[in-house]
Amino acid sequence: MLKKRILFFCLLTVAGAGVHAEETSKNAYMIEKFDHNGDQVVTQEEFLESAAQRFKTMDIDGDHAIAPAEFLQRYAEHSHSTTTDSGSEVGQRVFDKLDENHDAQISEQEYNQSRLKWFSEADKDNDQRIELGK
Ligand SMILES: [Ca+2]
Ligand SMILES: [Ca+2]
Ligand SMILES: [Ca+2]
Repeated sequence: MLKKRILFFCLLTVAGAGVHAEETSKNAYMIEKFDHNGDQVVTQEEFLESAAQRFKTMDIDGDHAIAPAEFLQRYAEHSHSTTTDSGSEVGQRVFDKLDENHDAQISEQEYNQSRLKWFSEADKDNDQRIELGK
C-alpha cells in the first residue's frame, strides 16, 4: 500500500515537472524570438512590433490584408516544406483560425488579436511582460 502511494506521488511529481518545463520553454522561445533589447523580458510593445513586421512580410501585395495565397506561400517558406498537399492543408487550417470573420482575408486587426491572445496566455502574472515562467 505504501509502495503504491510512493509510486503515485512520483508520477504526480514527474507529470507536474513536465507541465512546468513545457510552459517555461514556451516563454523561453518567445523571449528568444521577440526580446529585441536583450533584457530577457518581452513587453507587449516589442511583441506587437514584431507582429506588425511579420504581417508586413506576409502581405505580399501590400493591401493590408493577408489573402490565403499570401499566407500559404509564407507558411510553406516558414515551415521549410514545399507546398505539398499536407503542408497547405495545415496552413489552410491555421488561416481559417486566424480569419475570425471568415471573409477569406486576415486583417491586421485579426492578426494582432490572435497574437495578443498568445501573449496573454504566456503572461501568467498578467503584467503585460513575458518573462521566464511568468
Ligand atoms: Ca495582401
Ligand atoms: Ca478576416
Ligand atoms: Ca508577466
